[in-house]
Amino acid sequence: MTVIEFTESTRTAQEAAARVGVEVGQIVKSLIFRAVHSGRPILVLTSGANRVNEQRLASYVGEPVERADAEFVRAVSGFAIGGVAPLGHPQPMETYLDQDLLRYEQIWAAAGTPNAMFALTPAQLQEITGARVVEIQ
Ligand code: 5CA
Repeated sequence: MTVIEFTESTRTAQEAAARVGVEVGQIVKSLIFRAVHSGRPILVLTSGANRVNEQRLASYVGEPVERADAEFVRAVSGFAIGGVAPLGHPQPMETYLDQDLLRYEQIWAAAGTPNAMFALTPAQLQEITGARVVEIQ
């Protein structure tokens, strides 16, 4: 897999889609949530076109979830918001993959900085992360 570094920002899914020249739905957002009772991190890999339904996510996790703050994101992923990659974290996280990403042949994810991206297939992303494929919206 090849990492492409852009001169302009790929901090948001919209910017990433514009830089790469694909639909926003093909951009993988690597979002970190925190399970409220246990405090454990949850990684959600969602299509750039979708919003995470937190109630639905909570039903998979088995407890309420909340969006992680920037400090928590960095602590558990090693990356700053805007560049969180779906892999390469200090510890593996419980991971959910948006089923809507499976409709694309190729998808693009952040490569650890707010201006670097790499392409892969949804099957590769699922295999690398061990994610459970779910409805996320
Ligand atoms: N590089 C792009 C495309 S892969 C990227 O990382 N997109 S992202 O969607 O995965 O990361 C940006 C997301 O971080 C935003 O959608 C937003 O939900 C979240 N975010 C931005 N600011 C904050 C913040 N202060 N606290 C928690 N989450 C934030």
